[in-house]
Amino acid sequence: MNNYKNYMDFTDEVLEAINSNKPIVALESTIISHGMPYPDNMTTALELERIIRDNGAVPATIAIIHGRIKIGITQQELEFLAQSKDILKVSRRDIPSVIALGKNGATTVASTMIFAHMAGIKIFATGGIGGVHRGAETSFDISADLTELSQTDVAVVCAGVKSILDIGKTLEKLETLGVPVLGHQTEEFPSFYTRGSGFGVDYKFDKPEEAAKMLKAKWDLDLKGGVVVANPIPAEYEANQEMINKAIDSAISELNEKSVNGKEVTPFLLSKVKELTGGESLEANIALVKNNAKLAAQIAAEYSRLIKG
Ligand code: PSU
Ligand code: MN
Repeated sequence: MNNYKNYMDFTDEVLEAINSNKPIVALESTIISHGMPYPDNMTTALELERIIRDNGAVPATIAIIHGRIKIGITQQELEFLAQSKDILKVSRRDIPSVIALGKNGATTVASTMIFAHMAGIKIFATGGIGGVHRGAETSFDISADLTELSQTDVAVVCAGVKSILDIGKTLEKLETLGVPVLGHQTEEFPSFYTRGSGFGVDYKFDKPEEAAKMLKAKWDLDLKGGVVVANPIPAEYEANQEMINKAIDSAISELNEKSVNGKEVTPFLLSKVKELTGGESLEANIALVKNNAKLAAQIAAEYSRLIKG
């Protein structure tokens, strides 16, 4: 792990899993600090860890606390991430400053992938990834998550992308970057709150083992980069599409009236949508992340079996 470990702290559970080649699933902390209200963020984070253990893997929630990269967090650190208002959003470019200044950071998809990779973790579960924003042809707003997916060897299990983004452009960009987009038991790329989007995935897979084989082939061949594993929200938890679309449209018009830019755009849109859709979107969000944690653990377990075999 080179010099990385000078910057990193592992929980005993994660360290033991790394040393004995057990399957591990990384989890991001943005979802805790910026994605959900307290105490739902706390109970959900604990539930995710439990689901991962129940499905044969070890959870490793990733964050930066007082300038230290945490691979796996304690209950006390989770409380802190869930309640403190002093947690920065950390993507690739923010890492050096947050570490050097000893600050606290919630990791995005991009930075969680980076730290997972440094720790030797191959599979990561989250809710939704960043992508190409609507109007990107003038704003140039494209998430660093996509660049990270093009270069860092970690599979991201997600429920697709929210339609705060331009889903078609996001998929085009992933194609350009050479990032496979796999659909779990679906031909259609999901749009977070709902199972469909009108856009297709590259390849459908039915069983975790099939996804694990695709990952192994990709990395055995040294085809650098990540994979998007798109897992639709369970049908019984889908949110009302009309309500979601209305909220997103109104969030985007408010964004266009204000001078919000850079890293604030996504949090602004997400919090407006949250505000306008309330409990229903939160319930859907919790259900889909749990569903992703389960699939990620199953893929991690199969992947470990394949590389040991
Ligand atoms: N999209 C969501 N929920 C999220 C995010 C995106 O539906 O929580 C968060 C993730 O941490 C993601 C980040 O990596 O926002 C992307 O931010 P940006 O668009 O600024 O790259
Ligand atoms: Mn952006």
